[in-house]
Amino acid sequence: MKRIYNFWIQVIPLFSLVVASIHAYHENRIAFQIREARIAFIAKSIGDSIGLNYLLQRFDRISVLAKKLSNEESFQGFALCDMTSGANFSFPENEKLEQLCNHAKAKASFITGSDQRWTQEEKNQSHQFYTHAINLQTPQHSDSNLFLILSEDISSLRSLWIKSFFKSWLLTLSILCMVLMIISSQTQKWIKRKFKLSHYILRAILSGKKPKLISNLKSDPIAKEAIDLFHRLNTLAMYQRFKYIKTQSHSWLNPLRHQIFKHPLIVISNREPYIHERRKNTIELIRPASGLVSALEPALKEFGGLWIAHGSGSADMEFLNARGELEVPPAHPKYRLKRVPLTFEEEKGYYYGFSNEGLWPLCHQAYHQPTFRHVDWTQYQTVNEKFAQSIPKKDLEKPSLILVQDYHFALLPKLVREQNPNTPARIALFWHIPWPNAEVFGICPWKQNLLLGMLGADVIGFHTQYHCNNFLESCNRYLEARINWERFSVTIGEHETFVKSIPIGIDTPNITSLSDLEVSKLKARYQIHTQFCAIGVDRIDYTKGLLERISAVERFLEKYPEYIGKFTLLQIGSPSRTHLTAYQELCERLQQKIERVNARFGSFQGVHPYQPIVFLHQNFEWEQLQRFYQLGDVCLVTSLHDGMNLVAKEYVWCQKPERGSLILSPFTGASREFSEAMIVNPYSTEELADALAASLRLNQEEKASKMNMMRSKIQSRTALHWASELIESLLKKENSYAPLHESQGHRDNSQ
Ligand code: GDG
Repeated sequence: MKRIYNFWIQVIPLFSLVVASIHAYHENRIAFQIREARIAFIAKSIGDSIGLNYLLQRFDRISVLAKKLSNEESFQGFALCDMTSGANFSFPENEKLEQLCNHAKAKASFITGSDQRWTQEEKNQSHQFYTHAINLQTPQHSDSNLFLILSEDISSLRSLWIKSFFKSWLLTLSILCMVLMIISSQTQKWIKRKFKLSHYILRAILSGKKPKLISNLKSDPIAKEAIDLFHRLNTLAMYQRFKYIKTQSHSWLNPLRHQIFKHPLIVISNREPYIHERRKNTIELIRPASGLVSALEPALKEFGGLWIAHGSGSADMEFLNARGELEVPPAHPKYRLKRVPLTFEEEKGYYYGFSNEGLWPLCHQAYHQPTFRHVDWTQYQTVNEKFAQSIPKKDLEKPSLILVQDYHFALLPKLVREQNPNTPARIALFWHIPWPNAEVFGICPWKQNLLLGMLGADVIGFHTQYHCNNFLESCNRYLEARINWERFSVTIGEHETFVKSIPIGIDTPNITSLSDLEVSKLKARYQIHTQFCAIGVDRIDYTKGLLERISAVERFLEKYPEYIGKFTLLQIGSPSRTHLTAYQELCERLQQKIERVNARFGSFQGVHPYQPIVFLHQNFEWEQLQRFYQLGDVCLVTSLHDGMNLVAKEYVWCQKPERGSLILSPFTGASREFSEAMIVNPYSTEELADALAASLRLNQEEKASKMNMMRSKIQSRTALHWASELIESLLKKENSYAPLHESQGHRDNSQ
């Protein structure tokens, strides 16, 4: 650009000089021609009269005429040259004028005396004269050889030339400069526009979006090239992504796939992934609200296998094939589901009783006293036996990998070993809830039975190292066992069980982001018209800190009244263990508390009612939950104790980073991973209220950066990673099972 300017700065003055010279020359030429024509006209006008007066010797009249003409500044006068007599006259009398005759006589044309008109220029040092001579030949004096020579000073033409030259030079220069300025400003504008477009195109391409062909781009060849480039890059990127996914999955899944091929995969859990429930005239297929189910299914879909679970649906048994199994998922079967029916007493004692009134409160430090009934314990043993026997014998003859899930089946690993002493199968037990410290665990009347039952497994997994340590300490305290704190294993007799921390992840499907309009519509559907919305998604369980959450919202509105009418908590509460009194009471207390807060801060805002807490006490489809998560400017996870808490992960995954923020209890396994979340003690109402206010005031950049960091952690450790690690830990274990003897393992040092 600078070079172009320099070039024009040199060229323009030169060019304007040339133009000015040409223009001045022409102007001068025209002025000269005007003078020439004028003098010719004068000569012609006065010629006859002068000729006549000369013949009549009336020189006085000629003088008068000369005087009149000499009023014209440039007119010098004229001379009369009589070629015949040789007499010369000048008017006014002037030697210079007379000399014109001499000069004329020297010219051949004068001597011939022919009747002709011609012009002549004469120069002296400072002046320039124009001389015009005509032959005054008249009809009356056809033989006359009298010449009239008029002289005019044309020196002014020179200054006229200079003036005209400068005038035209300045004019040309300024016009050219102006033109240059206009052109350069237009060029700059054009370049800027071009750059703006290129910038727009480049940004679009770099951000992986196709540049829109806006109207001024349509005819632009660069834009067309850029879009072509975009398509090429896109194809390349897709290819790279494809290659990446391929190599990614190949790098860690393929070896596993090859190994699993030789090892049938069996999952055992209480909760089944699909429930067939009879409703009046129809049968409904239900996906249960369970973190465990969401975490396990990706592995089953990936590797195939058999999932054995309690057939809890009222129409479950109607959908089994000849082998007593069901191919699932029903739309695109990937694995088999075997439903184990339980009697009412079995379910009551094993599930509601021992599991959820005994072990659940025992393992969760939520200050809810566990209840241990002998009858429940009996049912627990019976059901564990039932499940142990439900494993197909042919699978136990193979080196199957049996993944036992959760506290419902603490006895199952040992039972499988005892019933199938020579099985080459390997067993893992994953404990999805926390493991308490040894003192707390010590209150369980059947603690040794539980520990020994669990130690029938080859690998026992927990979400956190802390829970692993608690488990090892419990074994150390209550069993005759060798604890290896370096290998993190417990050996009884010849059987070694490895204890491993394997934090669970979530499935990471692509989430369809809601537009702002869709968010507003969804909010409006649930009578939410406020600017800010917090979201809570939980099973209704006393470990989830729901009452504490409501107290915090109440305190928040009390302490920050500017949010009254601007803030809503949308609480999804899926019914859970509804047969248990503790859960029924919790539900009642929760509803009462919510009503109280709503009565205190609720109002009518124009046509819309305002309720600070919208409580949806029902189970939703996962697709709907994804949408709810996107309503939350902040997600509240206030568990009093939680193995991991998948809601925290699901929220981060589903919500747009710039909109989201997570308040997370330090008593969750998730808090070990998400240091970016606002880690707040749910027992402190004040802190929780302040955190809520702070989260709503976080700026977008801060939110996005924290959410993105959490997102990348989620992506690097999905449900599939978790399941694969559990499976791999089983495959890696070298020494196989050596049966435990009844006498082995007991140590009664309970305090
Ligand atoms: C145990 C441990 C550990 C909730 N409402 C609905 C629904 N949910 C789903 C959520 C989430 C799951 O339930 C809850 O998972 P959490 O991890 O929060 O809690 P628990 O159920 O207690 O799970 C826990 C987990 O096992 C896994 O190891 O993290 O610590 O206690 O996935 O989305 N799902 C559907 N409708 C609902 O209304 N479909």
